[in-house]
Amino acid sequence: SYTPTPADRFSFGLWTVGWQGVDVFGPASRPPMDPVAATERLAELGAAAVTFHDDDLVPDDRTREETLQRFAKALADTGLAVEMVTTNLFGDPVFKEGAFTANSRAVRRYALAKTLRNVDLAAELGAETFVLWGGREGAEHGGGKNVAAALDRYAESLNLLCAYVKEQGYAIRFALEPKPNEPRGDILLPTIGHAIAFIGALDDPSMVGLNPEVGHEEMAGLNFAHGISQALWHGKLFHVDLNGQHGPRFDQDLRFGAGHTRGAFWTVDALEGAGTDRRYDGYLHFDFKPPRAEAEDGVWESARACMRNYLILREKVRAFRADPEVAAAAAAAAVAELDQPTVGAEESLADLRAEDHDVAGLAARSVGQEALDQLALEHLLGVR
Ligand code: GLT
Ligand code: MN
Ligand code: MN
Ligand code: MN
Repeated sequence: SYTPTPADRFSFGLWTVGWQGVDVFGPASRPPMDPVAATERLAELGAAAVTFHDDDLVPDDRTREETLQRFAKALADTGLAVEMVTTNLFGDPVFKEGAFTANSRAVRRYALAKTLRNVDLAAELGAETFVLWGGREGAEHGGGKNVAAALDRYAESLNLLCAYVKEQGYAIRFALEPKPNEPRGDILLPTIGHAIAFIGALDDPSMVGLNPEVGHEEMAGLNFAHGISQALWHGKLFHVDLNGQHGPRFDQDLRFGAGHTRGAFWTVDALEGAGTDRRYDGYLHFDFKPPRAEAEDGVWESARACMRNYLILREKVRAFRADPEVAAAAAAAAVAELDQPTVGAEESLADLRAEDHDVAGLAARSVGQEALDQLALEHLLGVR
């Protein structure tokens, strides 16, 4: 059965099921959802954890304490964890020209103060990952943003946040979430690759990793499974935002499995280790938007479907990896030969240069990739 349990470690942002359907062409199509009610319903559906922005849970200082108490009770009653927390540095018009990288120093100081306050709350609730999605860090124009200075200020904020977390002794790591565009015309740190390179320039790179989102990489035409595989290779896949997207267009935030379903198959395979023991061991976090056309029944159907589709794809991926015909096709495609070093310990570059390379024979060889991929597709299509 494809019914999730907390052992599957599924997690949801409160802003996902709580999205009221506001878009650029129209106002809310659904009423506000109480975050405590959302937490309880997600637990009933089999989730293990929830995540939130400060403004999703505690938008108002007057009701903050009361809401936190109700929320703590819901967590205790349901057994749900808060595994990740993030700060809304994009909604309030104060961030219209950026947050950590706004030209305005006053805005940057407010953004940092707002984040620090929420880092304290994250630690209090036991979250171990703190996501930073810089949706407003970017530009629509050319000359108005000095990109190098913006990266200096971005790094400065990250360095200050990491130093603060260490000083407080919090068990928190930061995860940057790349996105190429939307809401800004061009966002800084637009892809997994840009963000990994940036992390290498920070004071303590070990404290900062990534929260890649399926749709964000696919908006840029990139292969998400390859992206997270590289993040894993760098030890940087701290968290993940699973959802669906139909190629390069506006950010769709479809339920996981919808959109590019074949990409979702390879995404699950990559998260499950792609047949190796180099697998992702964090929470499987969904960041989707139940379509604006749906009423509340559709909201819960899409949340349920995110988890169900992950479990279906996981079963298909496992069947693919366990299929003897797949093993034979992988052997024919020399998949495991790539594990061998190109120049062995006992070999030298001189040996390699002196070798008689059979260029014509190698050029004409069979590579067996179509046969292997067809087997994967048949597993996905349900005929194997
Ligand atoms: C916002 C964004 C997401 C980010 C969230 C974290 S907020 O909904 O579109 O991709 O993950 O800030
Ligand atoms: Mn998205
Ligand atoms: Mn998004
Ligand atoms: Mn996201």
